[in-house]
Amino acid sequence: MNHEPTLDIAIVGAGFAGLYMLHKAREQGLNAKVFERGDGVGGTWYWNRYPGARCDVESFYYSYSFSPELDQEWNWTERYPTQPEILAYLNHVADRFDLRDDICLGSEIVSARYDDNSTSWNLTSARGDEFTSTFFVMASGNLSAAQIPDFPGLTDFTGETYHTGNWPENDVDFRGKSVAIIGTGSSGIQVIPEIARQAEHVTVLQRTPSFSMPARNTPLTDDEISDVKANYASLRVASRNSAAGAPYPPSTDSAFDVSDEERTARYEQYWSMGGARIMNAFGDLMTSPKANDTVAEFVRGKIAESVADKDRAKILTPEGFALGSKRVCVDTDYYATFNRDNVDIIDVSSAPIERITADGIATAGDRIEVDAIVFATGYDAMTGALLAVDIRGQGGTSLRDQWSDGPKTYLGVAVSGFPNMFIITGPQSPSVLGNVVVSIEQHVEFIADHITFMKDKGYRISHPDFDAQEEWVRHVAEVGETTLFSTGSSWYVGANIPGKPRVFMPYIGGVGNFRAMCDEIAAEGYRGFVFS
Ligand code: N01
Repeated sequence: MNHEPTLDIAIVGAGFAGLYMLHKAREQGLNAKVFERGDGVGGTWYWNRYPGARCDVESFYYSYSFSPELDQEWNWTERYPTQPEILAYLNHVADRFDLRDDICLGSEIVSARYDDNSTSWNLTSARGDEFTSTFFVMASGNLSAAQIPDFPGLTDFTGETYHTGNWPENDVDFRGKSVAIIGTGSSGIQVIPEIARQAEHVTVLQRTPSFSMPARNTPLTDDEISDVKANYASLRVASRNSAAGAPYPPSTDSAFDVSDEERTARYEQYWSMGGARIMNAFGDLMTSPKANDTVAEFVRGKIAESVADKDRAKILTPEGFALGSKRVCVDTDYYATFNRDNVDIIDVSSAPIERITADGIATAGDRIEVDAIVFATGYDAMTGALLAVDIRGQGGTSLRDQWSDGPKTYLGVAVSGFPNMFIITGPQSPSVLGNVVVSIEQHVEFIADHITFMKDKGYRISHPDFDAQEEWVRHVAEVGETTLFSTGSSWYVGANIPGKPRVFMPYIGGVGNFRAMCDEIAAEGYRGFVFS
């Protein structure tokens, strides 16, 4: 058993959140260590190596803002960054800020227990190493607990299986193979066109069609790069104060303030910009079901134009839920892929997958034989990675038990009864509803300032007041109900995991508003926290 010296701060996860937390903690003079289950830094960008993996937030903004020097040094090459480029960026950050010495790779933390007597956290890794720390930070990500549904016969399959969120490091060769791909969310929509270009045959098994927008990815020109670099300071401020973490001007008018022709013209204009920007075309697209219908109908028309076969187009067309209530997807050639001869699609909503067999998949209506199955079946989002660790707070209270009806936090950053524990972009913070890097930086800075405040005041212990937490959870739910985001059967509400409580987990009040609230709370001596 390896007993490390006591730490000031133990951080779980070496993705965007953990790396910045480490850097910030060191700046505050804290003795910090990051524990990372992977064999490299990068978090989600370390694991998601599937062909076509790319972020759908633009490179210029899906990056740290804390270092103006880093902004000037680093050159993004494409409008939307590929997984290898983001991973290279995060490795550069680890080197540039000399972080590696305090990152323990291949170190999966499996339990974290608060000791009421010593008021410190005891962490244990999967291989039995133990660490003690005054503060404990979960930087484990919102979309990092990959999920393969519990299909009967899963282990009978004799071919290759992959999950997009746990892709092997070496290239997978699908040439000459018949491949089934289950899932048509953001990951499926990116991987399907790539595998279809390589494999002999692809069968897509779709339960719910997604609304997907063309990325219109392009290489960045030198002029674009120098223009953004010259204006980075103001673009970063605009992102921090925006609704969704990117410096795009919001529209405030209603979809019904304009004529039908003007509305369609505006949708065309946003469609041609690419990405999920179309959701900014009017201010009421996520609050008015009727306004939402107009944009959904526009996108349905685009799907009909893109897919030649009418039956396939029908299968691929989403109906019955608001556009955006399941996360909007961004693609390159997704719909056109279904015009290829080597691609089939099976609708498994009415005839579900019944079992995996030794040589393929049996649905209620079909039986297919394949060499490989790709699961693009998503994640136990937002709570999965947190609850994968056996976290025990005051009096041995288990976080899993405490959250059995759904997560409860104060500001998504701390939990009553779990002293000196922080979560970066936890449930009930804006997190996944926008550019998560901006929200990560905000939470990291909040935590670092909070610890400095405690030090200055001579406090040893902090956790949220129970009533303040209840009030915040109520506020998050109330605001959530004012929008269409909470109305879909999505991972936002835990609907993709059988048995998971249905709670709308992120805070939809806006990234900028949330920051202002947190700043105010901090200025009032961290209102809602109890110190001793
Ligand atoms: O996961 P998902 P994802 N039988 O949960 C289907 C981010 N991300 O990995 O919708 C059959 O969205 C499921 O069907 P249904 C982004 O935030 C970003 O694709 O539940 N099918 C769905 O089609 C994203 O939202 C980027 O009916 C089953 C799919 O599997 C989030 O990660 C790229 C099934 C899962 O879709 C998650 O995306 C990738 C079953 N039993 C990811 N169970 C970019 O930035 C599940 N499915 C571009």
